[in-house]
Amino acid sequence: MKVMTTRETFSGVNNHTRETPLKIELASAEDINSILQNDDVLMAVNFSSKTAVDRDDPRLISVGLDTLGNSLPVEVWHGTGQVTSHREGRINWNENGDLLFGHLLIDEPDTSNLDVLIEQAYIEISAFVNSTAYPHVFRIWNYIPGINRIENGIERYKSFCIGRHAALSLQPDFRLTLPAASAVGTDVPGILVSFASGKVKPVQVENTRQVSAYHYPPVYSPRSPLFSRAVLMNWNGCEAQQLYISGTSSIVGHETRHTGDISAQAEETCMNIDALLDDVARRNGKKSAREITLSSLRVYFRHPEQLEPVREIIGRQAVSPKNIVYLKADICRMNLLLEIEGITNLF
Ligand code: 3EB
Repeated sequence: MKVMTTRETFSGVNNHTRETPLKIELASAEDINSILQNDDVLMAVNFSSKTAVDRDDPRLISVGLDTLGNSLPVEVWHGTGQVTSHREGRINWNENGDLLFGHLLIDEPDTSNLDVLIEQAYIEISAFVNSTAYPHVFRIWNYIPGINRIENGIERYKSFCIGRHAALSLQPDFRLTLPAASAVGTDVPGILVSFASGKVKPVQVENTRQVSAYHYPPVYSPRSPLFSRAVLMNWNGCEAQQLYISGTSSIVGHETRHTGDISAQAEETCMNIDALLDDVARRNGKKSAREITLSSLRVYFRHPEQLEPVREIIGRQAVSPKNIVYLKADICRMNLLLEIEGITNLF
């Protein structure tokens, strides 16, 4: 007898498919209160002047990055069930029976080592998710004040990588379970690590044009950056798959390309994203990258005056302008001018 997969059970026998369990929209700041009235909201990210987790409603976080070009500043993540909020240790978390969104905010004391703070935070997050019904972290965002600053003789991004590596490498086969990630720099206090986890194992996707970050040579960091280029989510009972694309930059192989040239970096970054989409499409017998639309994008870049060339090049991607947020941020290598992350639904 042929054993049916979950997908066949739902789409074949029951002959119905549910919507993707996550949908992202952008909204204006005036709408925050009314948005949070919806009990399906798992996370609302308000790009503003501070980094914080809201005291009254831990579904709402502020991230201290300025939006540019009239981008709508609130990214709203809707799930499909009623959300409840909780706290455990330093982690504020929100769940809906399918998915969990958690936030760990670190107040950085003057005298501390970033690598130790990050190691402790990642150990706390790993232990926490393993104690829940949502053990599979598929997406993580790291917001780090002064990410390029040299401290104790080393760039803070490198210290961050050392701490993350120390925590995650405690797990056997840790390279096979890495989430999609972003690591960007803010100008305001507060390190925030936000993560999404669920019951479904993410499928790790690497980029054919890039060396996997976990195999970078040590020149970029004494301990390699631990993240996947993207993760493909095969949600139970849902025909559409979702691809969560990590922060992607103008890196080919492991080297930065086009130092000092924003347009060329933006184009190279788009080629990297297209390569990921092509590869996933081919592997899954789905549409080619040309036909795939990106459902949402965050575009982080260093210099606000470079908005126009960035917007011009990103505008050629198949994504509706109303689903793009442009953000002023530091990128984790000094010679990188921008980084793009996004989500795409594959039918
Ligand atoms: C890169 O490809 C660019 O250390 O978590 C992008 C996304 C980057 C995530 C991370 C770093 C990270 O290496 C930088």
